[in-house]
Amino acid sequence: MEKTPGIRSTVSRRNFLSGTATVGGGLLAMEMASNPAHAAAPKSPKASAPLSEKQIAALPRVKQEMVAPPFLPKHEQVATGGPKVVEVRLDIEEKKMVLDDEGAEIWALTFNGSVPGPMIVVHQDDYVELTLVNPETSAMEHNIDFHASTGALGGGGLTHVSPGEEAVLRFRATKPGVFVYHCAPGGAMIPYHVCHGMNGAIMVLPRDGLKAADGTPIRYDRAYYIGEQDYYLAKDEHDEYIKYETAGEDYADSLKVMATLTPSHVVFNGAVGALLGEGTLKASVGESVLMVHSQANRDTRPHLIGGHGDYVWSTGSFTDPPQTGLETWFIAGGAAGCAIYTFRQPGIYAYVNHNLIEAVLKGASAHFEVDGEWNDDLMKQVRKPSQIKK
Ligand SMILES: [Cu+2]
Repeated sequence: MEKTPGIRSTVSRRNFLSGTATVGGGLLAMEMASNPAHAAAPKSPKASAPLSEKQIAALPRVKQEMVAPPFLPKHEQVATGGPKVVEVRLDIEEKKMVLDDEGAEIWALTFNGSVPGPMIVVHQDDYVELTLVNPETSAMEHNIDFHASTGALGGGGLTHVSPGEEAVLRFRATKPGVFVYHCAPGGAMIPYHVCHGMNGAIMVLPRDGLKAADGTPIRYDRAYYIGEQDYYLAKDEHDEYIKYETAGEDYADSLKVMATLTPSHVVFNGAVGALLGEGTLKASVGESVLMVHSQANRDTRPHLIGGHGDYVWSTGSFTDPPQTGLETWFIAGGAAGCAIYTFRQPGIYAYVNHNLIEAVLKGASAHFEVDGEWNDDLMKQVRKPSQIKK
């Protein structure tokens, strides 16, 4: 039996990621712009000024409807009106997930039942008001550290929730960019929870939208969130992955494998093949696609085979201008980054972590399926493979 997971082109494991993905409503973009509730919002104080509790209480409040990755919640690319309070709810779920065709299993620790957790999208100077819920059925205590936030432990010290508890954290999204969030309960539990799937990302857009270095506005037609996850599954004396009955039972075994720094799996969106087959990402020639990529624990290097990063925010900071025309971009462990590409040719594109061992042998591969007209000017098969001419 082959022990190493490979690329699967026909299977989908979306059901292992989230049973209730509201994917249809996930795509983009400008819907809220026409919402009269926003148009009628009172003129807000200057965006960057600190606000009193009374002023914050007077701000418009919006509830973000979370959607499972690879989709993003509905959002405006350019903000209407001043800062808002964006209400976000994350329900912790400890659940068994199957990771590959070999039947490797993990008791994943998740935000909202998916690995990665759902992407949050706000604008600079908005307030994120998070309700973190740990149901009574959980085995463990959890919390959340937002790299986008400012304050001790990214809110981690203020959000420890035992089973049966919930907490509410508010932070102001002062830095524009894409950022990781993750569970960080303390000590060895920090890598254990992060390497069991407990991480996600938030995008904080500039209020006036994304821009190139010369100030030209950059807009996208579609957006996808690719969350890369390294897992460290232990094997028994027969070289088989060990199966466990409950969440947390693998703690000691996991720590031993994590200490080797050698993941058993490196995957996109929770499992080998999650973004292949039925999970393939869709686009059309001429569309600009935003690809947000996070890795909460380990360095990675996304590459779109056959395409490029037209605009790349490798560090994730929208304060800095994007790099342009990249072949591969680096995303540091503990960070998110993003790229925009306008597809110019139809076909199947592989989107990989271009450590190709991790892509092909460990699982870090996705597919884009792009429809449209082929452009012979850009590429043409001049002669099919055939016998060498004498
Ligand atoms: Cu946790």
